[in-house]
Amino acid sequence: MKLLNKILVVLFAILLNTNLALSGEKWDMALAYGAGNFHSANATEFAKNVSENSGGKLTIVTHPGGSLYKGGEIFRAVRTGQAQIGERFMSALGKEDPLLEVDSQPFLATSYDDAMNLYQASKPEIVKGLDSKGLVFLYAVPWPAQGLYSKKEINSVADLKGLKFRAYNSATIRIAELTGMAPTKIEAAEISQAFSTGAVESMITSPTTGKNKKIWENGVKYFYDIAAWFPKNMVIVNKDAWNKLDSKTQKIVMQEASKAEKKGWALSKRGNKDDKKALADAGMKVGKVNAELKKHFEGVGATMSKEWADRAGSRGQGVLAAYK
Ligand code: PCA
Repeated sequence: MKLLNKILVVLFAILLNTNLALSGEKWDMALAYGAGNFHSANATEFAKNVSENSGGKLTIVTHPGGSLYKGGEIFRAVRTGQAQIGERFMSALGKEDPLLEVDSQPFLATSYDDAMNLYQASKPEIVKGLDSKGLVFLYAVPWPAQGLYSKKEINSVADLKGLKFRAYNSATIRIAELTGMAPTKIEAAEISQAFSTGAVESMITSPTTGKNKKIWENGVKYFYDIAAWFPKNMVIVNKDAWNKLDSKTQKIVMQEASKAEKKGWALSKRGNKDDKKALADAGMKVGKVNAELKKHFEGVGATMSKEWADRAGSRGQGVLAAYK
């Protein structure tokens, strides 16, 4: 009897699954960061809510940790419809649209409130740009404030000269160039390996990424809280996939996206405190850069702002005017 029951349960589950697959759309959601990362956890909750609330019309299956597509591949995968939905670090896409890197310009927005204002000021143009590439924008969530990690103590600009530096976008490459560091672009998935092999010895990223990578295990002892920008991840959908949904389901997706965005910003704020503490608890020295270094980075930021404004042209001017 027990066995019969089990068989019935399995049969029923198979039937239900087939039914779901036949009656509704299924989207694969490509996520670059590990399942434990707050962006991935938030996206997973979003996917679950959409799947539950759409009454079988849309099922979203998440693939964290780059298991479907790696970070560097996700934008193109979604654009070409290989994945229907995905999350990508916006400021790595400056070649697609310079407006996508506005959130990585040093010292333009140095608090969550400013980051939100900059987001609102830039969102309309960014959404338009993505739309022209066949993409629907759903939501964006910032990483905690970016800080400087180093294997050795940094007390002056001279200490930074020649340091092998892990960069994650054009902006961090430019910071390295203007500082005299030697940059290599490396996706988050390869950070631990890059530090442990000695390929790099410094980077600028969030306390969250350092904590998730247990970066102290790779000889990184110092974290300097520069808090110069809050770069965001965005979630985008392929427009053909989007157009296959009825308007009621589209509305559900947008509602859940807006909820995920709010939740994501709250999780980020919490991580901005908790994860710095986690670095200190793991024995790292967590502090601020001194006045000389701060001045140096501010100068770098001013140069980069000018360069960005040139690249972004009149659309960029519009965003800056709306922000100020
Ligand atoms: N972590 C990601 C992007 C920004 C961040 O805080 C990374 O280091 O690649």
